Amino acid sequence: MLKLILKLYLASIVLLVPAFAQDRVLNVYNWTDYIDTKLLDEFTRETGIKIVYDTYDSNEMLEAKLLAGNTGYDIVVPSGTFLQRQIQAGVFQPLDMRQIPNAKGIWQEVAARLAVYDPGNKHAVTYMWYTTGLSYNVDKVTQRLGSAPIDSWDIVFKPELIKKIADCGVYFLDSPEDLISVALRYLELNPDSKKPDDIRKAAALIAQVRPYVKKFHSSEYINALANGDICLAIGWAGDTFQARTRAEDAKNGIKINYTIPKEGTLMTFDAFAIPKDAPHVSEAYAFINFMLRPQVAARNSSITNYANGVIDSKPFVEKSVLENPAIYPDDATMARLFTITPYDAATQRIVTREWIRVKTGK
Ligand code: N2P
Repeated sequence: MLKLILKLYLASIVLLVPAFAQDRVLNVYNWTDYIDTKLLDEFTRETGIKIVYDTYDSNEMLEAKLLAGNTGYDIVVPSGTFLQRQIQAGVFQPLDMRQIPNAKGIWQEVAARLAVYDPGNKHAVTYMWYTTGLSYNVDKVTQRLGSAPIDSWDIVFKPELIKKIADCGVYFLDSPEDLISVALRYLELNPDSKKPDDIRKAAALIAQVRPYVKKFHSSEYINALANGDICLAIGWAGDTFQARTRAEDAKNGIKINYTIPKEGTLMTFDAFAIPKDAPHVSEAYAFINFMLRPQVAARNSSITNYANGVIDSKPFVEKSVLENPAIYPDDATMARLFTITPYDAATQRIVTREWIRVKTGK
């Protein structure tokens, strides 16, 4: 009898252990088009941790979930200003850096910039950083505007210019923070202004050109540019170069370019963070550590066309990506970039209201 019990006991261990091992899961919530998806399987093969991967394309969407709590997510990727507010709201757990040994390869200048939002780099690790700019179909825009360089926000904020290209399709990011800060810069106001009057002036500038904007959306412009449905977007650099790759792969002859306007633009940092109520914390650490491995970080940059936060990854990044100053800015480009701080609650209410008015055209 005792032997039988022992046998059953041993059998149950044999059966249960692999079952447990297979049960290790990780719930990741990341931006759309923001990873080399092959890495998800490679991570699973290496660690036995299965990934449930969900995507979003706006900080507002992520924030609404985080503030409601119980998202079930183990990894999220907010942008700097949102990260800061969410840290203040107590949404994230402090990181135990001993569980992220690959953090030794972090790019210190980038980490220092992220520390503006996360003092002491206690809650987050930079994933990617990038700019907001003009994404366009070279031939269609040149046909309509002539061969003058496309190098200014004039093209989207001067009604007489955007009017000329409206027929081939214009999208703007559905991201008030990006649009309002660049509009403020264009108006030669402080791009980080929290003054209600300034915010209203920026919103009015965008509202003025609203009739020429087909859609406000923060991810559909990649395919729309790549297949020729639109010819201009206010978009993010990495997404734009992904559109270029898609058009090249489709061999459809569409040439896509990206410009950081001479007036300057917003630079943003997106970072990995672990929600306080994350159900799979050690798996989350394993994932962050994997993503910081230099070769892995490099593959993500080479595929997404975004600069990552790991300096040791640079030798492995595709040359055309590394040497593109719109992705890895040189000093001259860097000098034209600005960053912003989070909106306080009162300003956020104004921004939200103005943004709805801009989008609905009312
Ligand atoms: C990826 C967008 C990442 C930049 N498609 C916005 N955080």
